[in-house]
Amino acid sequence: IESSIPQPLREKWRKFAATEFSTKDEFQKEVVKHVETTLARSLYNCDELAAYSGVALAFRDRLIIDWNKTQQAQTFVDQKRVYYLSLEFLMGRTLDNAMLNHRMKDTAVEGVSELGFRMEDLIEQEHDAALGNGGLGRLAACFLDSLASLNYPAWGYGLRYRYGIFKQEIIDGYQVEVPDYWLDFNPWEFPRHEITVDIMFYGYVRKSTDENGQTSHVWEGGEVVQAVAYDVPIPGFATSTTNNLRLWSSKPSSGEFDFQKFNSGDYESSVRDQQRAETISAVLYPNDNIDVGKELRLKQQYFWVAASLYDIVRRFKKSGRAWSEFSDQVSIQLNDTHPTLAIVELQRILVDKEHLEWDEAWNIVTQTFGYTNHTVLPEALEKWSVPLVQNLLPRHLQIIYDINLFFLQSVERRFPKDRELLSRVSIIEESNPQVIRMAYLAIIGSKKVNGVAELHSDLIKTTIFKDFVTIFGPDKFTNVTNGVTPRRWLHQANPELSKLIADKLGGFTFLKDLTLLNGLEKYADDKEFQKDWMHIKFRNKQRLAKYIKDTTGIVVNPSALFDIQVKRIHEYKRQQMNIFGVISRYLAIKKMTKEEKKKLVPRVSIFGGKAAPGYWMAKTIIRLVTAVSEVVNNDPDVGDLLKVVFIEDYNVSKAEFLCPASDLSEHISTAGTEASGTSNMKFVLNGGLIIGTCDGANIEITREIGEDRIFLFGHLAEDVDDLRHAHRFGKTEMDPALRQVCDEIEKGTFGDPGVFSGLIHALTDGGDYYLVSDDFASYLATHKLVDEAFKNEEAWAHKCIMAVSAMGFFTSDRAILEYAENIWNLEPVVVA
Ligand code: CGF
Ligand code: PLP
Repeated sequence: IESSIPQPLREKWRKFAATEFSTKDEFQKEVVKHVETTLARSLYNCDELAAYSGVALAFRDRLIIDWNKTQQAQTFVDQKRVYYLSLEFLMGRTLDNAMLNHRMKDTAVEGVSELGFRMEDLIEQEHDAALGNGGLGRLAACFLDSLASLNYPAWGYGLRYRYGIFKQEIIDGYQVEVPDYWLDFNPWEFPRHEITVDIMFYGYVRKSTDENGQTSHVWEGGEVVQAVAYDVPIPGFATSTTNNLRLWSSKPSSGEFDFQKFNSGDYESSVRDQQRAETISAVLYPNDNIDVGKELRLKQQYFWVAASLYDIVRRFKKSGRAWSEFSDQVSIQLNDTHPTLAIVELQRILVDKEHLEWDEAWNIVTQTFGYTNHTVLPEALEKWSVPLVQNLLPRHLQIIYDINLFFLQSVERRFPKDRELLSRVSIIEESNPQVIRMAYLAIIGSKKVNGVAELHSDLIKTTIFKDFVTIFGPDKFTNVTNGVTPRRWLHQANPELSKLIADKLGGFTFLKDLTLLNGLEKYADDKEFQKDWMHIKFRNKQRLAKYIKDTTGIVVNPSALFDIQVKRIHEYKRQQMNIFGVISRYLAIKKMTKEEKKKLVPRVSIFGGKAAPGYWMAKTIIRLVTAVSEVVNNDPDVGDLLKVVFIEDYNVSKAEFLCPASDLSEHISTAGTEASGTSNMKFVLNGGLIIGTCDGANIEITREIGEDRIFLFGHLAEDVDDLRHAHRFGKTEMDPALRQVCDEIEKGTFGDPGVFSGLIHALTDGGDYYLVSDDFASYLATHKLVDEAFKNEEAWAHKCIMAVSAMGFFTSDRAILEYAENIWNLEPVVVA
């Protein structure tokens, strides 16, 4: 390509090539230039938002210069790329991360201060990019950071929702959802109006025969919507590699209907069509771990998958390679089953458009995809109704039927006469209406299937996907334990701790090789180090205490034990057990003598998290937390001994200051239900201990940090079936402490008991599906152990330091290296 451009032209372009600022002066010049020209403001009317924008634009320029270099380098080397397809990317804010990843934060802080602003205030101006619900979306964001930091050629593909996850307000103790319009000013995206793809829906399929007598399927008619690309640069840490996250936005297909209707005066209908098209990418479905099955969601999925595949195939075709090389050049990772239609779409492109034979195409498809499963919860496994798919994507349904037919034929050949097996593994479930089991389609169409923590990966092999292990053999199924990026979740969120660690380890290299944290082990007994460590924790708690006072008016003592449970509200995560435990503590305090009270460790119980808008039980749990906080926080018998706080609108930015401020965090799901959890990793990495069940990644955290440094309790996953069975047959008595709690709620201590009857009912006639009663005694007993342990500050500090020193395994870099080596076969590309 280089040599095709005349030398003088190249020289001219090189001479004026954009350069990155590298000194404070250059940085300030960029900021002032952007404020004065891009934003049309001046010294006299530059408020914090304008100053933030100026700084963001200065950094955006740096990112873009690196982004250009990266894309060129990756194109020239012509190696395999990985494409990470995720309906959710819970990115949070970008500026702080960009400054740190470019190692320019100190310069920028000083520069901004000389321009009359405080960097903390400017960072606060940025809106969270909240295009996700929780763990799954945040995992995708951590993976993007690691992919870039490790120099892997990788693109993310997602949807550019106009509204991200709703903002949560607590009004009169109840959750109220408010739309999150985050795009009013977003300097981090680049609209690519030239990159558009027409996406078709509905219509019909007809067979056509060409002059050679070859028949093919043609999908015609229906609605056409245009996908427009918006690119978001993703900078790696301490590297020039800046990868691309491409988000698709929907709009009416150009000229098709609007002009005609407009011309004929049918304005209203023309506007309606426009709105209909724009609706596709308008809003993120606010459900975590629940399948809702709405047509618009299916439209979102196909729209995003079809646009992404068009883009990927177009890029591949430019290389001029043969189709047989496709899977050497392209790996596509499916983040959950949401993008499973990509399997069908690629088969359709290869067979219908590129006219490959079915088997040749299917061979390419099954070498290209990998599927990550994130849950075994039955209510979360996606199933699409056949009539819905038939109507929206008629050709895709035919292809799904064919995939199923060939698959079942192969199963039949290997397991003749096993009718039961055939019906169990069929992609089509014979319900009324019939439904498509997306996870089965994802397994059949992928090369590898992985779970996200060891226990979870074992569980999928022995329960929901057992038959597929028999059919495909165990090697198709693997585990990649989740991880978190230490750049955002330690260095950015907890700068003081990061610096303290760097001082001991001789610099910040541990941020790229987190196993180096084990160098802290030798300081775990060092009294000075312990003191510094606990001081940092204390300051982080003070900061949180101030936030709590400012936002809720509740005054909490930063010396108390801060016990935090923040995550989506879900019965399986058992926030109800936590609040029942708090009530039990409250009742105990009410009965204590003065002497007993003196011995008690003061506690602040902090909750946060969103409930899906239609998830009534989760909303009731929030209401119980707020009701308990109203009573407990105002009870003079209790004073500082117990405070209960609900933090409104939990999101990534809030997680960034909550994780560093916990002494204890709660990861207490019913064993076998939390696939992995990632906030457990973040809390431990920030020097807090955890109370948890033997579930998800808690098990591996225990293995790494040692049993003495985690407070485990409760039944094991293998007990769950028997316990549930016993409940169903009324063979269990409610735990007596829990009975007391329920009685207190029913007495009206926390307001109208009718409001909470659903929660109580779930424990009694509802069969206690989440086994709160079974685990309650050991939960309370373990909290007592926590109290005792917390009294000895040195021993506590020792535990925390030892735990952090053993957290190296949980970097998302390790997870990405495993994906790259075991699933994608991907090599890094170093950008000069
Ligand atoms: O994915 C989750 C989370 N709720 O988003 N799943 N889904 N679907 C799991 O429940 C978590 O356990 C897991 O950590 C996360 C990322 O894999
Ligand atoms: N929501 C947000 C905003 C997060 O930052 C995280 C992880 O840090 C999660 C949800 C996932 O939390 P958990 O693993 O506890 O479900």
